[in-house]
Amino acid sequence: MEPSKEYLFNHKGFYFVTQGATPENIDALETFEIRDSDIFIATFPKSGTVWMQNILNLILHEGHRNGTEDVENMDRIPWLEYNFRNMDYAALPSPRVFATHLPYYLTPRDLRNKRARVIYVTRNPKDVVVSYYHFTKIMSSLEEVSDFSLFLERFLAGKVMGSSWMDHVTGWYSHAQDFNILFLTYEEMKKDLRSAVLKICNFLGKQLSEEEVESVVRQAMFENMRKDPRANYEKMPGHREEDGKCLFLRKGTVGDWKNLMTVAQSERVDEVLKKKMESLPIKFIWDISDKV
Ligand code: PPS
Repeated sequence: MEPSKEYLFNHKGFYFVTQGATPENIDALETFEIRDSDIFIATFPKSGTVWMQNILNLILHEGHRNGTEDVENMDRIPWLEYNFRNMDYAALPSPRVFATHLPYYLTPRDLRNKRARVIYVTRNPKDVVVSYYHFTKIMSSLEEVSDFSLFLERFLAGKVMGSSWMDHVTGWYSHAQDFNILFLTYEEMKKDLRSAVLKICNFLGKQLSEEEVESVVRQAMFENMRKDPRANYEKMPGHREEDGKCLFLRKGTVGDWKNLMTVAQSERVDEVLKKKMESLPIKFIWDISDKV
């Protein structure tokens, strides 16, 4: 079943959400002016993007860390290809941070010339598809597919925003040499957030004191971030439910797929993805008790 044109459009082999992106804007990104100090968070959807947004905001902005600044993450770290707030990206102060779901080949040319920094976060695809399925229920910009089996087939066929999970991840990993890039997994962040924060600080050349690192880790933990209106996306435009509940930060766990997928569905994912995944230099964590 093809995705509805009302919600998605395909441009250069990649599916975008109709609300917020146009082919012209995407083409213009090719020559988007990059600063050496820029940082890009790149992900396939539902892999930990807003988590990384919050971590970077906490690392880079003392006022965000100590609570004296009340700036929402989505205002400080906008989406590159979806300029929801009509911001003038050229006018943003350095270091600018952008989030993107773009595949490696549609990113600005100078980013592919190793300018600026990229942090790419991956998550195991079973948790990604389950998180994604729930997300379609709360976002008016996404088509709700109430039958999970159907959604799973769309995901496996790459007929969702972000296209094929496998192509996205393989593309970024196999072109790593073109970028100044740090790879992290959602699961390693979940298992040892402090180490992940230190890795990020090291990559950014940012030195924080022990207390500051502790503060970043504490505020980036799921339960704390969920309560933080600057970080929990409760004011995100396009929420289907408007009862003020934070639905974006849903469960934040590893292995939630086991609560939704049948054995047959899990085997179907294995059948389509497992072999190809062996070529990736990542050890996937499917359950929180797995060793990193
Ligand atoms: S999006 O829409 O593509 O930007 O979504 P994305 O931010 O990439 O992924 C959303 C999932 O990340 C979870 N999340 C977290 N997990 C653990 N700790 C923290 N702090 C955290 N913040 C966000 C969020 O809950 C979504 O996963 P699920 O499994 O649906 O809970």
